[in-house]
Amino acid sequence: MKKIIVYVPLAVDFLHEGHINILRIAKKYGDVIVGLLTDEAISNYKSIPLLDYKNRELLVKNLKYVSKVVPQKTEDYSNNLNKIKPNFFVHGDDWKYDNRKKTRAKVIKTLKKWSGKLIEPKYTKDISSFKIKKKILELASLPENRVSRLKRLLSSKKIVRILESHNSLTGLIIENLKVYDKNKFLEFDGMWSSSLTDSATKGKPDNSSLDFSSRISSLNDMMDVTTKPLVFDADNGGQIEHLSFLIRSLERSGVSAIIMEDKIGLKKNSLFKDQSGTQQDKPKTFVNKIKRICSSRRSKDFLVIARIESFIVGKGLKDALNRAEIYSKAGADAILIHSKEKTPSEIFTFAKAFKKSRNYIPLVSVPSTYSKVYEKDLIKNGFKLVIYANQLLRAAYPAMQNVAKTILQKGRALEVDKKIIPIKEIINLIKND
Ligand code: SPV
Ligand code: MG
Repeated sequence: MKKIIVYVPLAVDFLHEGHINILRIAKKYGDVIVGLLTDEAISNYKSIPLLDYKNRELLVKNLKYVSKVVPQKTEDYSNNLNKIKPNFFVHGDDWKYDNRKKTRAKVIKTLKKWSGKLIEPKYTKDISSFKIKKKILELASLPENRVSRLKRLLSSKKIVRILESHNSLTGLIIENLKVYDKNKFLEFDGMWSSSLTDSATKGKPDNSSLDFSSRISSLNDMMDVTTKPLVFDADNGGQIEHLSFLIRSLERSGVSAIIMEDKIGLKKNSLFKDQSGTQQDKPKTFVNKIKRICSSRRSKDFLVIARIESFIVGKGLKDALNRAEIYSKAGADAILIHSKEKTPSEIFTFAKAFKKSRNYIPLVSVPSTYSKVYEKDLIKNGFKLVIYANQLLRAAYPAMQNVAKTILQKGRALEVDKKIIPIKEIINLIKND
């Protein structure tokens, strides 16, 4: 006799009684095949789950109600349904009421082709899930867990979005902000510890006058209250002899990647118009730094990103490409090709040429001067990581200055009240729980 097949799509961010309830009901109808959403499928509509696919598969495969687990690679179930042709499809009834209405209609239409039936058990409102998730997130933010998250994001998302953070409050904005747009929750994937904004916050120029211990102390403040990955701007990495200690400190803090630029001498910010006196390192010496990081990192998931400054110092495409080849062969995990042009055309030309290389590695963009570029065009051109490197500080400074100015001009504070967050809200912004 032909087996009766029941298809159950699940994400299983973490396993809870709601899943067990659905699977127990599904099992009553026949043999249960779970379509387990891949990291990539999940990252299209929410944050990637805490556990990776392999671990989630292991959990689900071993549940007594489950006969088989197959990867569900898209949010659209039709591919798997057409292949498996299940007699039943089981899904919690919550999707009738939210943005998954269309997906539901498509499932009903697809099942009709072989008279399959949709079963919708009442969704178990898991009141404790928020608390469980919070607890798990705390675990995920343990340094050893946080370090790996950037690598997973890079392999599951079309583009990873990083935003500059210069203190705990900006870290919390990046951690918590979610914008609902076109059926998706948009959010930043992590934080950028920028030498420019970190220095500016402390009233110092961006010329490495802020030493690494001070930079690490600021980032530790952010790490205390967040769980998302952090990418560290290490300028030129400093002395090669000190690099392994820097890497040890960064890994201990839970940093996921270091970006190191190929410049030497007194540092000047790359966006300065006048780059006279700026010297680029010789590729041969710079690769020694890359190799030193690779050999001193404890986790293979801690990424080293080589930043090429050829366009900044006025050298051309050929120099940039040559360096990309050499840095990639030395063990860099990605290349940041920096530019201070108003358009992305030079970095796109670079990307097109580098794509053909056998040593191709993912590309990183910092669209500060060419801010008009859309993420979709970065994706098209092969960029995997975008760093919005300074926008939060640039937003805060004029807002604070305007308020200070108005108080001076009016001789009182009433006029600024409507421009600023109410006292009640600022008191309640950070809860003590
Ligand atoms: C930073 O944010 O400090 C950077 C990027 O390194 S840039 O300012 O463009 O050099
Ligand atoms: Mg910098």
